[in-house]
Amino acid sequence: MRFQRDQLRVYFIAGTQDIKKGNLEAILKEALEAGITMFQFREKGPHALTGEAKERQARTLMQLCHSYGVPFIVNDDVELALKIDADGIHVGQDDAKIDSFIHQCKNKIIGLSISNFKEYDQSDLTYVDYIGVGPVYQTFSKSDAKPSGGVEMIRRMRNYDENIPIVAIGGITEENVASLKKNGADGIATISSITHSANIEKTVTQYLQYFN
Ligand code: TZP
Ligand code: MG
Repeated sequence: MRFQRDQLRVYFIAGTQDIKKGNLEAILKEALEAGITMFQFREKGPHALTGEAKERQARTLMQLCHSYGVPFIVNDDVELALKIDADGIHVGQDDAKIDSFIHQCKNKIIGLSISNFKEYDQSDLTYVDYIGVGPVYQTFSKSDAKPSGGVEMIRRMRNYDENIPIVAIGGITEENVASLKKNGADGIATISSITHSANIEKTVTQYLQYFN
């Protein structure tokens, strides 16, 4: 699937470890139904699936995404992304270097996490389709999250690089999403505001409104 900037508008990220009630497949289906524009399978931490169970879960979720025409991105696990032919791969600063896998991923969407300007300066963005910038606000979904930079961080990153597609991430909710677009974000990425939502349709619809 070719990358288009507007796929970043409402980017849902989740793994089975993020689900407290119900199951990931059902929650993803609701989110897709409501109009999310991208999904990242981020299976991580002590309760995460591994091996064949992880692969089975990934295939199920990818098929679901594809039935809605939504790209399926794998976090970190390049081997899995290649094996199932995912639409893309998202890596962090401490993950595999893009250089080391790009020759096998020419047609895949490539995302990179960036928390601050030092990381931006140290990153080779040649093959990067978008950057995930954050945490914007305090997050409870990532144990090793860097300090949050607020909306100010998004604004400064946008001034620093006027062209790169930016998805804002970390602690984003319906209450604090409003100012992100005018400060330069192409969209928002969220875990808990969807996985914990009492009304996923309403949550996603609200986000979409801000990025239309
Ligand atoms: N990277 C920076 S913050 C974060 C990731 C994966 C977690 C975002 O989760 P939430 O629940 O939307 O704060
Ligand atoms: Mg990572």
